[in-house]
Order: sequence, then C-alpha cells, then structure tokens
Amino acid sequence: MPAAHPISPEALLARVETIFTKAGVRPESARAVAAVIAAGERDNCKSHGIYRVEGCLRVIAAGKVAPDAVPRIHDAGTSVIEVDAGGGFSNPAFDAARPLLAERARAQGIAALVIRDCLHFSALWHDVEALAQDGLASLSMCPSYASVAPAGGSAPLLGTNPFAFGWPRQGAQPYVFDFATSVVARGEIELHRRAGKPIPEGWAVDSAGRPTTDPEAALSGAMLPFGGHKGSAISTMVELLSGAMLGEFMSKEAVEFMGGTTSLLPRHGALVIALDPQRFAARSGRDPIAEGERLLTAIGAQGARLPSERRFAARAKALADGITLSEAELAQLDRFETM
Ligand code: NDP
Ligand code: PYC
Repeated sequence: MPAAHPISPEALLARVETIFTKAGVRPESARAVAAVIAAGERDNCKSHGIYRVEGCLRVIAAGKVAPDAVPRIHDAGTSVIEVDAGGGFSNPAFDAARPLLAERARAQGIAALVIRDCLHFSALWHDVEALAQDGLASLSMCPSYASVAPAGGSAPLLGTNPFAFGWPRQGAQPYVFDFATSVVARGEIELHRRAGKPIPEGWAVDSAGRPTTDPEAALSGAMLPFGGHKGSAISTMVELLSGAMLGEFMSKEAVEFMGGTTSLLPRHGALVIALDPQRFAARSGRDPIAEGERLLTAIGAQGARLPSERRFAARAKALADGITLSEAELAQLDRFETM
C-alpha cells in the first residue's frame, strides 16, 4: 500500500480522540486512550499505535469495557495506592492516580499503584516515561491473555505479559525499556498476518506444538517466551505480582472473560512501582542520577544503543516531519470517524 501524506502528532491525536468520543467513551478517557495510541504511532511502535483503535472499538461493541467508567482512587495513606478503573480503560486510571503515586514515592521513597479491573491494551513505556519525567524510577507490569506457552510446554497459559522500567536522566531522555515477555508482542504477529507476511522462526508454535512461520497458525497455536526459561520465569513473575497478588485476573482468566478469544483485548489489573532514587541514595552521599549516567554513557561508548533510542529518534522525526500513514490506515480512520 503506498504511503500517503504525513499527519502531525496533534492532528492524529485529535482524530483518534474523536473516534473514541463518538464511540461513547467519556471525554477524559477518550483523551487518555487516544494519547497513548497516537504516541505509539508517533514513536513508530506500530504494534500499539493506531492499529489498536479497531480492537478497542470491538471491545466497546462487545460490551466488555465500560466506556463511561470514572476511575476511583482508594488511598489509605500507605505506600500502596489503589485505583479502580471500574471496567474502563487502564490509561485514564493511571493518569488519575499518577500525581498521588509520584507524591507518595517522593515522601516515602517507594510507592506502588494497583490498577484494578481495567481494559489494558497499551504499551507500558508511556507510564514509566511519565514517572521518569517526575524524577522517579519505576517498574510497570500486567498480565495479558493466555497466548504464550511456558518454556518446555506447548500450550497457551501465560500472557505476553509486558514489563517496563524507567530511569530519570538529567538533560537526556530517560532510560526506558519496555517489552513483552514473549519473543514479540502479539500485536506484531497480528500485523504480520494483516500484511500477509511470514513470521521469523522461533516466535511461535502451531496448535500441535510444531515450530511455525505462519502467523495464522501462530495465533491459533502458542507464542514462545523470550530467552527460553528466563523469559518464562519473568512472565510467571508478572502473572504472580500483577495477577495473583492483586486478586485480579491472570492471563488465563482474562482470555476466558473475553469468551476465549484474543480478538478482543484483555481485562485484568496492573501494578506500577515508583521509586525515588534520591531517597534511596540519601545516606550514601552519592548522586544516583550521576552514577547511573556513568553506566549509560559507558554503554553508549561501546557503540551499543540504549533501549528507547530508536523510539526517541522516531519521535523527533515525527515531531519535525509528521507521521506517515498508509492510504489503508488513513481510510480506516476516515471510516471509524463516520461510524
Ligand atoms: P520490542 O522487542 O520491539 O522492544 C523491546 C524493548 O527493547 C524496547 O524498549 C526497545 O527500544 C528495546 N530494543 C529493541 N531493540 C534493541 C536493541 N538492538 N538495543 C537496545 N534496545 C533495544 O518490543 P515488544 O514487541 O516486546 O513489545 C512491544 C510493546 O508491546 C511494548 O511497548 C509493550 O508494553 C507492549 N505490550 C503490551 C501488552 C499489554 O498487555 N498491554 C502485552 C505485550 C506487549 P526501542 O523501542 O527504542 O526499539
Ligand atoms: O501485543 O501482546 C500484545 C498485547 C496483548 C494485549 C495488548 N497487547
């Protein structure tokens, strides 16, 4: 499909926001959901960019997300803050609780945010990057829906369970990594299916447990964890900490709640842990950000790139030149706007 003329990040945000508002999402939530989708497209993270609009609309139509839910914060003044998304999208719930999370982390050194009962479809870097802008380090994780076999197994049980980390830097973009604990995000395989392209070997097995490069067979089979038993263990940790520990759905229950299909998006909880590096380092007399900087600079000095560098470069280009969408993507936005 030929590329069409570029659209500015703000214009894309406005278009996506309009689509969600028209679909009945309350304005504050439509803004938060559109912001994370438009940011994904701006940063060339296609698996969680505008491709996700269609999936969100499908979940709204299926009645599996509450588009008018208002996030409710429960704060007992301790280091654990809860926000109940009320079956709505996770993004407005995070936005609502972020200032309190940051304030509590600064006051106590560490604070955790429990997001309850949310429809979670998005990339996690958005949240850890925001906390890094608040001067905080953070970890973020959530289950997804059972689509990944544990290392040594061949049937879907774990989710693609994303895990992200953010670290603030002075005078530079924060250090941020954010990855699915499967070899790639499921969205990546869905994009290959859509483009009619085979997937690389090692991403998935078919329903008989045989290695496959066919995206269709991969989606009906099982995806594989990254790094064999290591990724499998991190994925299991994500299930335990952000599923079992919170009393929220794990990935198997999330897919069951969606009627056994991964064509909708998963509903479960999420956990975000924020840490104030200055509080942790206070008695050492050393500056944690400067110490961190020495390491990050040394990594770069070896010619290695830091995670998110590609993303930040894509962002700079999009801010300067706009975002180039294909004719098909623009046509789909047109269609959604007139629905
Ligand atoms: P990628 O494998 O594309 O990237 C993972 C991370 O590694 C990024 O931070 C990336 O930075 C970095 N990276 C990639 N290549 C290099 C390299 N050569 N050197 C250094 N760093 C590198 O992501 P995934 O496919 O695993 O995940 C994509 C997204 O899917 C994530 O944002 C995740 O949150 C989301 N997701 C969401 C789920 C949900 O349930 N909500 C479930 C699963 C995934 P850079 O971006 O700069 O390339
Ligand atoms: O891409 O793996 C994925 C995913 C699952 C839920 C949202 N994104």
